[in-house]
This record gives sequence, structure tokens and C-alpha cells, in this order.
Amino acid sequence: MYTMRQSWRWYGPNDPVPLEYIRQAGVTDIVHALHHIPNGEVWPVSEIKARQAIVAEHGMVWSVVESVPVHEHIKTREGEYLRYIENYKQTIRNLAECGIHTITYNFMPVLDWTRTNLAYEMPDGSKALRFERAAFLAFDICILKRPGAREEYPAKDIEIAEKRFAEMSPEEVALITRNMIAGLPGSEESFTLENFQAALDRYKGIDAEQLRANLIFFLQQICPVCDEMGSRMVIHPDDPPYPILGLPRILSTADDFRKLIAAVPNPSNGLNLCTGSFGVRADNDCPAMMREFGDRIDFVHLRSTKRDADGNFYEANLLEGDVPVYEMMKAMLEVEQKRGFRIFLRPDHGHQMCDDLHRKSNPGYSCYGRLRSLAELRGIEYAIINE
Ligand code: DNO
Repeated sequence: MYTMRQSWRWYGPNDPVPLEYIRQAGVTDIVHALHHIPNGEVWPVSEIKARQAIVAEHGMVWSVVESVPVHEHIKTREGEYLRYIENYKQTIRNLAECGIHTITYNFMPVLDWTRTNLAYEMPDGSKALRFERAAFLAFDICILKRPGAREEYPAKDIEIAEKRFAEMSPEEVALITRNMIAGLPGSEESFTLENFQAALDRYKGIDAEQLRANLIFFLQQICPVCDEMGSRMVIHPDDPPYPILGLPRILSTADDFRKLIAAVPNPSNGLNLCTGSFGVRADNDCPAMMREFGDRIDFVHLRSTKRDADGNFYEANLLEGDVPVYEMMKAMLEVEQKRGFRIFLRPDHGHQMCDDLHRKSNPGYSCYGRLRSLAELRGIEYAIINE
């Protein structure tokens, strides 16, 4: 019986949740990146090995990279993109030499994942991450004052933005601005309001089809190296899964991934099925995606979001959101038995709860909150395999 490989994201020696705790969560595999290496530069073998040794001292294995960041020049195909692609290939080779073969990345322009509120209080007193559409509109239209934004949105949205903005204190304006652009953990870029607009402007001539062509070009270069090394690139979906701030997004639905594998059929072209990101759209069926793309899914982020009719969503308790977690687990286990492969599974974006509320942790990457999710996932798996 193949079972999930229980994994956990560790940000490195400064992560407030140390490896000692992670081990006690029952985890076998660590998800990690060399965050101190600037985007676009090669990860040296010596640095990879040094980190592997620290993880090994704690009785676990560094198995998945999240992420080798894709330099903005590669996404826009300008400047030094060819050099960055060569560097990326070398990093893949170096990781393979160290025995690491699963590499997560994303192709979201400018920003990685985005939330307006990092401490949304739940009825039970725990705190969740939230995307509030009105606050987001207020940021785009009234705070950033993005050129063209007023013409893009319907009048009703402009009204919502203005009303929400009028209610905001200067502190709230500063907080939302920071949450939107200062870089959530794992997103390797961070901005000020001034240079943020300049970063958006670099995408002026790039629509979704152009961005997709740039991603395909990137994969056409990288995948042959991965195939040779027995490695796999698993793309993380857009979060939230639709265009924001006038930027194109191209990995938001099953159809987006179908297009990607039609263009680059190499076996190393894979998917990181993040149920919380895809699950924000009612038209995404995560268990069906698992069954359709299972051969290419080596890594899963399991979390559940809860959306409402106004376009807001928050990160719900795992079993109380919109994602059918039990169905997902069944689909994953079926795929594993068929493939004879154990998928890496990590809990994602836990609530801040219990002692998490009194310590600093990376937003979404609390200790107890993720422990709760992992325990629930383990229980579901245990029940299914013992049926
Ligand atoms: C958020 C994460 C993302 C993810 C990247 C992958 O919590 O899931 O930041 O790591 O998009 O490249």
C-alpha cells in the first residue's frame, strides 16, 4: 500500500518553527529552498549539501524544493533571461546531484500569492488568512491608483472600492499596502508602492497568451535537463486563481494545465496540486484534476478555502471549507497505487492558534495550525486505507 509522504515546509534556520518541532509532527520529508541565494543565481552543490546535513541531523530528508524562483526576466522574456535559464538548468543539475528531484515553481507575474488580511479572527479565536475583495479593490483603485484600473472595473466595483477606502484609517491603509506588496513568505520579491507600479508596467505588452508562450519557452529549455536528471518541475497554481492588478495569470484552471502539457509533453512537466489555490474557483474540481493529471503530480498542498458570493475567501479549517478533502485523499491514494509512487503531501496555511497566537510565525506557516491540519489528513488517510 502506497501512502502519502508527509512533508512540511521549513524556511531555514530562522524559521520560528524549528526542525525539532517538525520532527514531532510526524513528518518524514522537508520542503525547503535556499532563500538567501538571489533570484536567478545558481544554487551551489556545497550550499545544498550543507542544508541537507542540517535536516538529516534531525532525522528527516530534504526532498522537495519550494521554490527555485523564476526570475522576472524569464517571465517577460527580456534582459538576461537566457543567462537566468542557463543558471536554472545548473541549479536543477546540482539539486539532482544531491538527490533532490522535485522542484516547485510558479509563473505568476510580479507577485506570488496575495492576501489582504493576515490575521482574520475566526469565531473560535484562531486567526486565518483572508482575501477581502473590497479591500483589494480599494488598494488597486484608491491606494495604488493604478493607471487604467478605473476603466477596467465596472462602476459597481469602483463604488465598492471608494466606500471601503473611505472607511480605512491611515494604519489600515498602511497594513493593507504592506500585506499586498511587501512579500508574503516564500515570495522572493518585495516592493514599495513606488517601485511596485514600475514592476507592473513591465507587463504592459504581455497578455495571457504571451505569458503562456514565455512559460512554454522556459519549460522547453528546462524539461530536457529534468528528463535527463530524473527530476520533475511541478508548477504551483495562481493564487488567487484569476488575473489581478491588470496582470495576466495562466495557471488557474485544469484547462490551463492541459494547454501546458499539450505544448510541452515531457514527463518532467508536472503539477503541484494546491487545493487551496485552485479551490477558490467553484469551477475547479480538485479530485477530478488529481485523477486526470495524477501521473504528473508529485506534490500536493492540502488546504481548504471558503469563498462567498462577493468574491471574498478565507482559509478555513481543513474539513470545513469548499475543498472536498476526503475525496481528494481518496483520489490521491488511488493515483499512488496506480503509479506505485508516494506523493509528497504537505499541510498548508494553518491558522494561528493556541501558542501560535503568542509567537511570531510566517503568515500561514504557524506550528499548531499546520499540526492540526496534518493530524486530520493523517486520520483521513488511515481511515481510508483501513476500510
Ligand atoms: C504560499 C505558497 C506559494 C508557493 C509558490 C511556489 O504559501 O504556496 O508561495 O510556494 O507559489 O512557487
